[in-house]
Amino acid sequence: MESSNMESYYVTTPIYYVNDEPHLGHIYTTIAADVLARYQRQCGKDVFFLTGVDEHGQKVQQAAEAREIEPIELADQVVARYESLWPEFSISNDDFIRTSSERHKAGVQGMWRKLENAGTIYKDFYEDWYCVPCESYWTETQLKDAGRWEDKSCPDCKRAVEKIQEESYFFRLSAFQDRLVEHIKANPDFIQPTSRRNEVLSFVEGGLRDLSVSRTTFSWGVPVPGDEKHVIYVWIDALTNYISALGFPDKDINKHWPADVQLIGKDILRFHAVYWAAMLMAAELPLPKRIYAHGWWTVEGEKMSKSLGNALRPADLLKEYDADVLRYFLLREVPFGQDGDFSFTALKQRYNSELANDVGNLLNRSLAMLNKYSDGVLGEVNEEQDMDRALIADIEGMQMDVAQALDRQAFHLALERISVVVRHGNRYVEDNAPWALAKAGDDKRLATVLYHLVETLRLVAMQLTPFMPTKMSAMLSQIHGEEVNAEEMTAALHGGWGLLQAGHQCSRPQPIFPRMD
Ligand code: ME8
Repeated sequence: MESSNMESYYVTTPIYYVNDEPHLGHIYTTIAADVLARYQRQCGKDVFFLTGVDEHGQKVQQAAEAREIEPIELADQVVARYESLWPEFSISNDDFIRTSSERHKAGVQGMWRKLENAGTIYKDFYEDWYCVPCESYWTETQLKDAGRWEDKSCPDCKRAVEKIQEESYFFRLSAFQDRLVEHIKANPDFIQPTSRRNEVLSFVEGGLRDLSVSRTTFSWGVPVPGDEKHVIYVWIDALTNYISALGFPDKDINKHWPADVQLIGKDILRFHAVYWAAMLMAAELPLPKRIYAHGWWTVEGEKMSKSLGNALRPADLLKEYDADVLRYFLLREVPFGQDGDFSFTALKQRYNSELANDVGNLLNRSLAMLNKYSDGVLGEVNEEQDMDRALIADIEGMQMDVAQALDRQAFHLALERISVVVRHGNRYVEDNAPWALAKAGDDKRLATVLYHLVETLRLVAMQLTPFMPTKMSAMLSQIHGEEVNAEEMTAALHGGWGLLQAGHQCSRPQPIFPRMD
């Protein structure tokens, strides 16, 4: 299809720091973005899905020093991890941005010049506190207000802050206070979920200080154009990735920008909803349509941390669990905006009840009966009854409800709605008792019932494809009776009831969700 005529959809994840290996939190945001990207592709949109890594800054420089290697070597090692991990989780990103790349540096310097030309950059002296793990600045008053003055620790991450006294460029963030408030109020969807929007609103209404946007005490970053001893503040650098990847400032970015949704964790909302938004205003670029700050995962009730050594590593999880099952569980278990706890017991329970017992069972019994009673061949539909019409109506309702849920990043509601149809399908089996129809020789009704079951399974699998692309390719291959790639099946061509015709041959059932002990 000619992509220029297609509606575009741009989704981003944060770019992850290379001072640490990927963990559960990183795959979570990336899987969520992948589901949106896959769903929108299925709907026929021209999708651009961006993820990447944040390589610059003091934190990465320090991590490299501790390992006695250059920052770029550390970055290369961690990038290799991400690049091998993402395909294992079926992450279908269209691009991967590294902040050490030339295209990104050009983007950051282009952004700097825009800010400068807009009169929003000035030089002064910075004297306050800095948190290296968060790469964020704090005033004495802010530390005092947060009860962090005594031990000089960061109000966000509670780790030690350090005093900085240096010449610095500043960004006139304070000048954007009114416009930000106005924008947030006029666009209720701009920051989601709503509770987070309200937090940002009161933060901005509380007053904004200008932001120190350059550092002179280390060198691992993008130099300020024309004043190379200054390195551009890592957040100005990092935030610009969302447009440097599109070719800013040299290329026209309008095809994809503004982003439809930028997914982030709640930890970095202020940087996005305030700094990034103000930078875009200063550069006279449109703001993203939505910034969605999801919640925080703990593991078996504990905060994941390096010191506790309990950070869940995706590569380890894959030794025990299927990637698609993890994708399903992470998005099903916890409403996207809320914090959640990862527990293996919950994972197994959900898997066994919703995937093995509900989806797997419906697939196995339906295809087994079709093979037993008609050699896997679909018959004609005869005289649809109310029960049949109710099933079709439920499926059409599911398609609308899933669209609406995903439009507001309510992944768990989308999956819950699909489950409703699966359970309906299993009830339909019981209510129609195909074995009894076969026994009674009612071939017409039997064919009708089996047809409805197979079409239900097909449309459920289509709907689950963005969540579990590999499993659903396997499921759809059994239904279609030949190897199919679910990714290539669009809603327009394959999403309507009645695609399969009488005479269609299905395969024998192969379990795709065996029970877990
Ligand atoms: O902050 N639960 O990178 P980062 C849920 N480089 N999500 C989690 C999580 C958890 N326990 N831990 C991490 C940075 N995440 C910056 C971003 S963007 C221009 C620059 C996810 O490696 C979540 O998306 O610390 C969070 O926002 C992100 O990882 C932080 O990744």
